Amino acid sequence: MNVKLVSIILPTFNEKDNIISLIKTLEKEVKFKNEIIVVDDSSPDGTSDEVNKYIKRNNKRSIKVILRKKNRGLTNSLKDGIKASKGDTVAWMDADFSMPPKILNLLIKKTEEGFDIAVGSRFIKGGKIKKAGKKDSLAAIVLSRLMNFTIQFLLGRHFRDYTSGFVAAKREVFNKITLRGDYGEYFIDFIYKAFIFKFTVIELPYVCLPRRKGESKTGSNLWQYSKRGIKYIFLTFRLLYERYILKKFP
Ligand SMILES: Nc1nc2c(ncn2[C@@H]2O[C@H](COP(=O)(O)OP(=O)(O)OP(=O)(O)O)[C@@H](O)[C@H]2O)c(=O)[nH]1
Ligand SMILES: [Mg+2]
Repeated sequence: MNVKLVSIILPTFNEKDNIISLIKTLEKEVKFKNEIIVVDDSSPDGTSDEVNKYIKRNNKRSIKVILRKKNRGLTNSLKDGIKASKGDTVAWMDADFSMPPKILNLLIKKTEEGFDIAVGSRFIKGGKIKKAGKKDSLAAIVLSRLMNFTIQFLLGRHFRDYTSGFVAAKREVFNKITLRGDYGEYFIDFIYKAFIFKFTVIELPYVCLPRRKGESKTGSNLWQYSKRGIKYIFLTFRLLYERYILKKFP
């Protein structure tokens, strides 16, 4: 089935220096009719003002801004984006150029070919995380790999990038699955449920680049990364508990 409209959701917090060039790149690269939805958590750097100026100056009807004022957070922002979206395929990615817009095209194409969900993956052949030199902590990359390996071990190795956050999915998926979580752990929940509900899922490799400008929201030191990591592992055990002890899923 042809994709008639794809909704591209861009969650932002302090992405002023990336967002307009990312939107321009998406406008150039994405070969499908699209709407872009920027979901901004009232970034102090004025990210949403930048986007609104761009929309006004260029009379862009295909770009929307959702300016959030309460219940901050990545997962809540994505949920609002999905709610506001109109596409038959819904996609999202980070707004810092770590996820190549060219790959987004391939993900959308996979939904057109019939897959329910297509995920950009750093942990299958052809994918990797590219370091950014000194500033980027090697420990953070090792930790991310280690965590993914633990999650794979607990939830199944048929899927690799449980913390991807780079995805295109058919709208029907969201009739069954509501995102749950606070930060990046929502993706573990999303993918695990996708398999339970028997949606077809494919991973495509991509090289995750260092963010182009601005600062990381995940953390800047090992302690901050570890704190996030604990939440991810906790959610993994919660899913297993809900499935096998509470028998919550079909
Ligand atoms: N709306 C919203 N977006 C957020 C929030 N936290 C992070 N983001 C966005 O979510 C995406 C991922 O955040 P990043 O800071 O890139 O996290 P990361 O990829 O682990 O860190 P980097 O190594 O810097 O790339 C980016 O587009 C952020 O702007 C939030 O609380 N609300
Ligand atoms: Mg990032």
